[in-house]
Amino acid sequence: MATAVVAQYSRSNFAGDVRAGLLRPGQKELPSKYLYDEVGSALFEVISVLPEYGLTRADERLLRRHSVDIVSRLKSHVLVAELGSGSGRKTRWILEALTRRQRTTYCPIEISPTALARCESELGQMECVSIVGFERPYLDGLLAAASARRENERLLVLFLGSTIGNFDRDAGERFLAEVRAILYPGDALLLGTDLEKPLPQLVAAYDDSIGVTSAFNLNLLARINRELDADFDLTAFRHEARYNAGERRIEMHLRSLQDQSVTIAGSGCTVSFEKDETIWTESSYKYRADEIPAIAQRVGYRCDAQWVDSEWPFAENLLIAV
Ligand code: AVJ
Repeated sequence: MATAVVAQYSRSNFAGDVRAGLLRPGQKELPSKYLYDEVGSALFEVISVLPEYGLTRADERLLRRHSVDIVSRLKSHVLVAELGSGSGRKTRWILEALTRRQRTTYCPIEISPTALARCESELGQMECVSIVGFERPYLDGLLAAASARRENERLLVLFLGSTIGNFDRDAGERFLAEVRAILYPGDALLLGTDLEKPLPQLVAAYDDSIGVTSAFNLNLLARINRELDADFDLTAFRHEARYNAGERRIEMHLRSLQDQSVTIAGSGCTVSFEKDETIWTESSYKYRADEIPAIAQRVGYRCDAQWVDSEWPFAENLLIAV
């Protein structure tokens, strides 16, 4: 079916964010969204098929097994919007279940044009599905998708893959509240959340044996070299994955192996690193299945149903706006 991409959105300030994150006093950090350039997105696709990283397979298994049950809980005609289109593979199950009863408009919302294009080529051939992509930040795109819906049409928002895990807990809850503010009562949010699991399994998922996650992390420095004319020596930093038990999150860091300084021409700065100092590049929060209904309730939803994978602790949560 026909596809369309709506509106180009202005780039975020990569140079400014890099400068601010590396010059801040104390722990240096870089926003994890910058991990996903074309190389980083391709590396994440590889991560998602690694034996150590069960998250994506668990998510897809749950959607494959339960999509009919999931969509049968939504009675009206449904417009589907997805925050972060990903590769589109998992979404196919939901769209297939829906097209058994209705023609379906699917609005992937994604700031990466390459990811959006990939999703459109993966799903664009489906019968009875029209794709309207929004190259925008999540909430802008969701607002645009919501305003495109017809009367008596409910919105089904997909937020899969435990992307919520990249937000700090407070910010994640605030984000769910902001999504809720765009919804009407009866609209739905399908939220995928990775769950706590034994420490060795958790750490291996973010420090795989063939080094793909290490490459994914180091690519952030390579990207800064490429796009901001910097001189990071990638052999002088090492990938590290730690579990912060107090915060219940995996942290990815890049550890400086020596005292060194790096010039980032595009950000107009030189940054010095002490040996063993780290740059914190990503957090991946883990949840307990029973805390999701409580969070949902605090921000204006009721948890209608929850499906938990038996092989890899991961939950699909169907939240209905009240
Ligand atoms: C795409 C955010 C769900 O946190 O597990 C995978 C990203 N980082 N390996 C995650 C990621 C390192 C992933 N999410």
